[in-house]
Amino acid sequence: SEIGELVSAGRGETVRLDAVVVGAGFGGMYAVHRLRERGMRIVGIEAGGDVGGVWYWNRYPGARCDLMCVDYSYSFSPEIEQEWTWSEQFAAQPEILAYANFVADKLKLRDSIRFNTRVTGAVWDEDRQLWSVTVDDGTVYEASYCVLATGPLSIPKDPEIPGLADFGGELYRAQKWPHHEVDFSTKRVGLIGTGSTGIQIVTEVAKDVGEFYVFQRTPSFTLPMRNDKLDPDYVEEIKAHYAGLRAAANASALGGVRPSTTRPYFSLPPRQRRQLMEDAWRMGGHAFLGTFSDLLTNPDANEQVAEFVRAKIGEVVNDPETAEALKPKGYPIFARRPCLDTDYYEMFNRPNVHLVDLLKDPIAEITPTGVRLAGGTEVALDALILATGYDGLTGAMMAFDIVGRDGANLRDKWSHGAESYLGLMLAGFPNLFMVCGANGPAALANIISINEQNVNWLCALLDHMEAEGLGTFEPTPQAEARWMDLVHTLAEKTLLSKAQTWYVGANVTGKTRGLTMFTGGFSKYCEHCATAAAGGYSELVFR
Ligand code: N01
Repeated sequence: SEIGELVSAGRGETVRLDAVVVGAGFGGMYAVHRLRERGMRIVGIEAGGDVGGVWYWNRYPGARCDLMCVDYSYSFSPEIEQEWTWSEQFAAQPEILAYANFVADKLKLRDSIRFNTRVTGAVWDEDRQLWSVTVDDGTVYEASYCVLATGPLSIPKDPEIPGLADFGGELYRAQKWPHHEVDFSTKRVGLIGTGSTGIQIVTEVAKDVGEFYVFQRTPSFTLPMRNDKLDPDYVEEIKAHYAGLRAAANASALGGVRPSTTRPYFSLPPRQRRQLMEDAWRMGGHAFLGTFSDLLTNPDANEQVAEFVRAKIGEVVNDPETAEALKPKGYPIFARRPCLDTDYYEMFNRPNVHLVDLLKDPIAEITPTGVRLAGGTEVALDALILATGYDGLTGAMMAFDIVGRDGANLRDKWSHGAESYLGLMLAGFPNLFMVCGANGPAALANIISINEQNVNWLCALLDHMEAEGLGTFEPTPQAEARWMDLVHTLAEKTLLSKAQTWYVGANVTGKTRGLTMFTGGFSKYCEHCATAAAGGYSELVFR
């Protein structure tokens, strides 16, 4: 077919297209589907060997989504909703990847995607009004539109610890986990990093390991997930009510159905607050976020909830010193991504699971045989697992040259932090579109909802341009500045910027610090996008 030819043709040559889509995670997959449906000649470019994005790469033990499947799944196709059946409330990585594959098979997405291929540069050709996108085998795709669905979390970040390259044992990175099972049952294993990823790895690896050393710098708050297998009656109910569930999700702050409230913490008497916290703890998941309205804005309310969770940690962990070290202090709860777990704290009661508190004794270096702490302790290891996170939000778009009009390089434009219009497009970069960009809700709401909403917005824009006979779009610098003002104003009001996290760029040396995500919630974000489109996209310049 012509579609297939676009993908296979032209290695080392030049191929003319309507659009290139970079990335085949959930955002890129949906973009490929929608653009192709419009009759556009497109190719998707994906570095991985198949679809799925983070779920293709992150095969580490315990990998699981902390959003419920009823939220974390495509809503655009009632057929897919009915044909696919989830087995658990919170799905594990193999099931999510199977779902991505199911969708790709059903929509024949792979016909339009080139895998094992990395984009090396994208340059706007002003004379010819097109993007020239080069990939690592030298093929050049020339396309009217360039759609970047490169993901907010796709560039792994190694820890900056001397000696890492000299480690002689087995080295595993969470985000590039091997495609086969790894047996740790007789091994001395170390893990660096206790964010969402590290916590998930601990709960799984600790079940069957020789000796396990968890190197913790900043402890994270983690809450009980209370995952459940889904029984057939419940699945049937969900399938009968998807439309309503999706509508509720789209009207919510997080792009997902969960309790919410307008009740501030101190509006209730202490006994009732306590009861609500106990209920949230028992209910599990992100129930806490819907318990009090001011958790992310009132430091005193936040601290009381944090103290409640710390007390729970103390109840679970037997060794008082370990319990104390596991209790997060010095930053607000929910300012780092709240983790959800199954028996995380319980694992530290096992005799072969050891917490190494790096706040007391930091890592001095990694040696060929293990880890040496500043105090002189040597921890001998057969295997070392890195769960040290990502160069988030901007990493993937800074990994290759993106050059707009007049030779402007995105790396320069973003040298003081990510700035864009609605998180979707960039002044000076015509016909460039970002799916789940750094200045939208990105990591703060259900990313599949964001992906769908972003791509739908792009398609409506393309319809408008087609109807009006327009060739290029681009936001005005004023529109971009106005959006960023709003982003910054909202960011100042939340506690999210009060912890040293990847949210604010704190985990990458030299990166400009600051919260560049839209913190106003998913539904508000959708309203802003709708307003921007109404009245003929008055903040865009068309040529
Ligand atoms: O990465 P992170 P992640 N020495 O940046 C530590 C999503 N996600 O991959 O905080 C010692 O959160 C670092 O310590 P510190 C989710 O959005 C979702 O875990 O810098 N430690 C920290 O503990 C999440 O927010 C799911 O003191 C070092 C850890 O490495 C995002 O991905 C699952 C170190 C990095 O934590 C990223 O999570 C997984 C050093 N030199 C991920 N350098 C679910 O849906 C770094 N660290 C459930």
